[in-house]
Amino acid sequence: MTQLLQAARAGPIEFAFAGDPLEGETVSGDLGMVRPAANGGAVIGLVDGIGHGPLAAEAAKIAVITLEHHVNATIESMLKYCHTALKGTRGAVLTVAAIDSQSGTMTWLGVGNVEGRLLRADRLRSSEHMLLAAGIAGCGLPALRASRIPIFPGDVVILATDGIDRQYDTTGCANKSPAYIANHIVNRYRKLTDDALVLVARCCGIKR
Ligand SMILES: [Mn+2]
Repeated sequence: MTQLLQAARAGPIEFAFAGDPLEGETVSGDLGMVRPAANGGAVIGLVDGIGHGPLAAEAAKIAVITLEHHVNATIESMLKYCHTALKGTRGAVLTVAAIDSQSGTMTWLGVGNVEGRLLRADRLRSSEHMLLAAGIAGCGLPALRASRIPIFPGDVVILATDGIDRQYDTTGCANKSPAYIANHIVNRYRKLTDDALVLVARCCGIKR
């Protein structure tokens, strides 16, 4: 059964997590983090430890703790710190996004296949998908270059592990709560072959 794991506010964003472990596992290898940043913005991250079960969960936990320790670093640095911290573990794929409410921009980058999407609150602006670099933190890290895009009040960032069908449809979701959107995606698009986790963050406090 799908669980809404958390819904809260951090800095300029409202967010929610939903998901659950693969059936038969007591822990999920998918973990996420949200932290306010020193510049008044926020950092969000979603991690999928390779495989599933306790060893995947252990790798994911190390990545999350590392991200939380380095929220004020650049995205590229955060991913490099994770790569170093994950050596000797199974490794993990992860995606990180930093929302800067002062400049009205978001910087994001993923290593591996944790998908990132931006749903625009204003339908005249099209949704965007994040570029993902192939690799596994802890095993092999590619050259890293985060992309920076403008964000507007009400825009919604969605991060989803590969336990969610990539074709997930968010029609009608742009103005719903993060908790609603996260539940919608997990309930309809969860695969039964892996852990699944979705993080939805709405950019509320963006200066424009
Ligand atoms: Mn997975």
